Amino acid sequence: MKYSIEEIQEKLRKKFKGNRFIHTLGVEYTSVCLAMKYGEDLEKAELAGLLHDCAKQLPEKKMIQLCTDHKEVISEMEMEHPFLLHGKAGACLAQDKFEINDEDILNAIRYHTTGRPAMTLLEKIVFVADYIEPNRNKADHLDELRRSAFENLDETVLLILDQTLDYLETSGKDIDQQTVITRDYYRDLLRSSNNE
Ligand code: DGI
Ligand code: FE
Ligand code: FE
Repeated sequence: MKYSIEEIQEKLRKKFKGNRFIHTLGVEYTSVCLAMKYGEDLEKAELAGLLHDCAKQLPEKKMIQLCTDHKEVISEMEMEHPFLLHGKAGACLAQDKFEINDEDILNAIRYHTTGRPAMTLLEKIVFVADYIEPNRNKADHLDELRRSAFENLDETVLLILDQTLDYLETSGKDIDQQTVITRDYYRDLLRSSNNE
């Protein structure tokens, strides 16, 4: 590995404004806790959590440029709302700047905002850790989500997606179909597993 965890932390600490670094550390250690619970590789979880928002501070143009250079597919919705690209741009930056080549880590970074159907354990860990890390305090039902994350990870993924879609609808924001596709996948998955 090109940089140690401490070196990456130091680089991100210098780059991030406001609460972003504190949130990043929160996602880092929450990902490690979930990895302990579910048997994921601890170092992979730590790196993915630490780097998940590494492109968040980039100008929108730069995010689009990075994704184009790396041949990441950019949807129309992402073109219109480039903040939705910070996961894909983060995966590009993790490769270029931090020399992370583990595809599972890169995917956990790439898909952390909308999720995607059939996420790997690592992808689900980062997706959930991003929402429940201790420095987040704005979302509803956080106590319940923090408990359920350590009881049923798939169900927690679904609860988070339902809550995110509710929030986007009530606040009149555009919805990325990818978020809906992910929610529908986890709703169907849990329905079929409950009927067994
Ligand atoms: O980067 P973070 O703030 O830590 O977290 P994130 O990458 O999950 O991004 C959260 C934001 O993304 C939150 O304000 C909701 C928004 N988001 C998630 N899905 C969609 C979305 N925004 C739009 N417009 N459409 C979506 O489908
Ligand atoms: Fe993010
Ligand atoms: Fe985040």
